[in-house]
Amino acid sequence: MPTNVSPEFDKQRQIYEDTEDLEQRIIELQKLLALAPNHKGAERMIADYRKKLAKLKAELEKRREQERARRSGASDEGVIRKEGAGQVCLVGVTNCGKSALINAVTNADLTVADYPFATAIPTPAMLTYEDINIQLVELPGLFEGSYDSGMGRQSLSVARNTDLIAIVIDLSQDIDFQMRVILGELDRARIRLNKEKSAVRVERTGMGGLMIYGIQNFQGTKEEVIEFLKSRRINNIIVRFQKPATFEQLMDALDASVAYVRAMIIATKGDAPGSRERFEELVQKYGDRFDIVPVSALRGENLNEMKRAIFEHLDILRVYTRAPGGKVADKPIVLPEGSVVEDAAAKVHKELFVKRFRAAVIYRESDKIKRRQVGLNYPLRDGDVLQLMHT
Ligand SMILES: Nc1nc2c(ncn2[C@@H]2O[C@H](COP(=O)(O)OP(=O)(O)O)[C@@H](O)[C@H]2O)c(=O)[nH]1
Ligand SMILES: [Mg+2]
Repeated sequence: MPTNVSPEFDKQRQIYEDTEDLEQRIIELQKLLALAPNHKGAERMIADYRKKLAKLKAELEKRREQERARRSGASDEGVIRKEGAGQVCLVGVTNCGKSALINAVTNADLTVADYPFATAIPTPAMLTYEDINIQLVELPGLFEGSYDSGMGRQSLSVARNTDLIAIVIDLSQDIDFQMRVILGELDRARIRLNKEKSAVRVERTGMGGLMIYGIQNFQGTKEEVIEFLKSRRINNIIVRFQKPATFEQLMDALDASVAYVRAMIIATKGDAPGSRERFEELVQKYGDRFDIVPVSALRGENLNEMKRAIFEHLDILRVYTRAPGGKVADKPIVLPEGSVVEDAAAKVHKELFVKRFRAAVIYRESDKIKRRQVGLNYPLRDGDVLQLMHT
């Protein structure tokens, strides 16, 4: 040790070197620097410690950044990572039959139990519908005051960001009680069902960047929308212009703390005594607000109709690309309803098929005109076969 240092400095150096915790290490190093000798011979050593301090601080900042990203990712996305062509949350009171229903239509093997709250956390399963997958998520049973519990709040945040809420009603039990609890808790979570009046629908996502659909309905350009979102520091979002929309409507849609979610009712245990009367009561009271599908998981009744209804309520369309040789893709591109050729082209290859777009041909078996040449603004329909050509 060429440098003359005080015993305090030596002692502090020992403490600093023995400290492992990053934050504490920074503190100890700062103390050490404060005790450093003030002569020419120590300059080199001090400079080295300063460098070390800067490095530790950068490390700490990076770690905090990662934690922040993780936390905000979780709150944006809820706890379930979205997969498939759409996500459906099944909500209902405990024991209403959600797990049994999911087991009946997927490969999942969820616990079906006659004791309450067998499903304690949001649980995903994959439903295959024709040629696409739809993610079903069972949320833990709702009860009066769910929203005040941490777990309830977490599962309601999944429901906020989902594509469709399927309210599961147990036809062997009182209907008014179930509907009151479910609608009450969703309302307290500021989730509005089937009330989406806005021409602009936004969905905040944890990743995926900026996705903008139906831009032809917007008064401005896509670039203006992107610029605006960036100015608000929004990096991950889906914006859908479903009807002609102004700039103000876009701002409203972004500012609203209220979530507008599509919803339907699945009325289950249709095999139980009294279920017919309760179903009629349900239709009479709620049929104008929700489409209602009756099923029995136990007997496997009406499950195909339920799948179809779920698909239809997701408001998505499937487009199949066709290669120049005529080969049609097995798996569709899935887009929100209201999408146009440009939206599909952007998903296939933006550089080639949007920027260097030459022509598109749509094949529609169900249509009078089976083959038509169209432009980028042409609206797509479920089942379209699309051939894209670039320059
Ligand atoms: N009769 C009848 N009972 C059912 C049906 N579906 C579920 N159950 C029963 O209802 C209870 C709760 O079912 P479960 O799926 O665990 O409800 P969850 O809490 O909503 O997930 C169990 O005892 C099931 O056997 C059905 O379609 N008909
Ligand atoms: Mg369950």
